[in-house]
Amino acid sequence: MKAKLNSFMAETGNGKKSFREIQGELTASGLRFAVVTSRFNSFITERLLSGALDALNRSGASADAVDVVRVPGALELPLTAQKLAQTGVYDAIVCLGTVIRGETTHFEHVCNEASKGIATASLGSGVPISFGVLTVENLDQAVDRAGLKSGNKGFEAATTAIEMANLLKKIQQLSAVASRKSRR
Ligand code: INI
Repeated sequence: MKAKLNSFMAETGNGKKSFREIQGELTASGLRFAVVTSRFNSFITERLLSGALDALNRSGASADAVDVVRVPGALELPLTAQKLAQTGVYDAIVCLGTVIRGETTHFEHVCNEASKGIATASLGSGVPISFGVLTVENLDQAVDRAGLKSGNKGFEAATTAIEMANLLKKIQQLSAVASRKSRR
């Protein structure tokens, strides 16, 4: 299938020109997702999960195309996401968790390891893995970001996963076209 690419006009030093634009759509139909959810601070994290499932559902993902995978805490997210990515089953993975500074003396450690590990798993596997982990000072901030004043970080992370899954499919199509051309 050929990548359908849009173009857009932008001002250059040399007048308006048309540029090719490559971005992922927000449609999830036909795509498979895993949502890795930690149990720690489950009061908050379950709200992130509801937000993520809402985003996937609204974007057209069918229930049987989404697997919810449970892990104990944020530190277990990277390895689990990496193993899931390596199965080749999923177009994108969403990681959800909640780390609250007040509750841990190793707050920085948990946050850093989770974020670094998830980025490494994504880069290593080539599968988009979005970071839906709240790293907050207190419970109020967590509640705000889990569906109250500041939206729902789980919804945002799922939306990012959908967009990135579609974007990477387009980039793969571009590289398939490029390698066909180079064989001619
Ligand atoms: N895990 C979290 O997801 N959030 C936290 O706030 C947290 N605190 O407070 O320590 C936390 N710790 C557990 C950690 O993620 C691991 O599950 C545990 O260390 C076992 O490996």
